Amino acid sequence: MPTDAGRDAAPIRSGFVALVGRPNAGKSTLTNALVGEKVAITSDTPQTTRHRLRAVIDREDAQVVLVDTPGLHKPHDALGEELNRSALKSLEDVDVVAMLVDGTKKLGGGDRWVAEHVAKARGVSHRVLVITKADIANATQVEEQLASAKALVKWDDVVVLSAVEGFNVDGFYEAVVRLLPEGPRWFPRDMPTDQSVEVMIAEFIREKILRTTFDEVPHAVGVQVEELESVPGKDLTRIWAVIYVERDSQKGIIIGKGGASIKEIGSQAREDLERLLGTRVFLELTVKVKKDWRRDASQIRRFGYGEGL
Ligand SMILES: Nc1nc2c(ncn2[C@@H]2O[C@H](COP(=O)(O)OP(=O)(O)O)[C@@H](O)[C@H]2O)c(=O)[nH]1
Ligand SMILES: [Mg+2]
Repeated sequence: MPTDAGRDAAPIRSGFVALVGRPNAGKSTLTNALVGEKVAITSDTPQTTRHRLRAVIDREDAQVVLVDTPGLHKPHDALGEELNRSALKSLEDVDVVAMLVDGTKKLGGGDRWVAEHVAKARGVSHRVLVITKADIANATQVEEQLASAKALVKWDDVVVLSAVEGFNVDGFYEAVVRLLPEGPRWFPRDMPTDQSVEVMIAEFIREKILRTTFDEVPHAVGVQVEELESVPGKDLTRIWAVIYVERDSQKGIIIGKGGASIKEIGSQAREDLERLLGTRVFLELTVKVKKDWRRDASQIRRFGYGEGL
């Protein structure tokens, strides 16, 4: 529903912009760069993003609602299928689809598959090609990438950027705004994301696990916030969260020798959470085994992965 925020003001441009692309293309990093604060978690691990989250860039002349999606990839389990379904669904009913292509990796079958979906998505008015990671891609790589990707879809605009260095992030924003219709502010002006605070907390914790552990562990992890309590008059939030894994061995890895690993995860997460909540944070993490939860659609939904509903 449109809010009252824009009433009586000069007309603005507004609309929904889906970011799609293979895992690791840089969708969530670009989302954070555009919003100007951390709303999406990022890591080198494919399938980092499990929620289709909306992030709002609110400026005087426009309001752009970004839909950051899980990467499109060949699914290996029910979780992968759910994430693909969710990403494909985000192609419906948006004003602009931006397809992100990693500037450092040769265009492959995966990119072509995504491009096919972008080309045939119904209800989409405009398509923008984004070559990412311009800071680490060399000029030849970028040129080759542009040439191959331009041939795949009829693009309305093409942007080369680096979300990490901030290079041409504004160029992307401006390109998108030019393609949007006049419209209302869809979200309140001070709401950078539609994720609940519990989901953001769980995701921030999961990000630290992705960055601390390797191999099969990251994919097997699901995090749930059990309790969240702000202590009155004390500038303190208490958070109890459970980290679910699929096997005892994974539990051992997360906990680490003498609890070293979980302690590190907790202290890294606390830093982010204190920034997010604006209070000191007491964080208690427990690790539990939930066998093969990734194969079980109802468990996946219980975590809120996929649709994020
Ligand atoms: N050097 C560089 N790295 C980037 C850039 N954008 C993303 N990355 C890195 O690429 C990895 C995947 O990024 P992420 O945003 O999680 O990709 P997603 O799966 O498409 O959401 C992370 O390690 C990011 O730090 C960029 O512009 N430059
Ligand atoms: Mg992501």
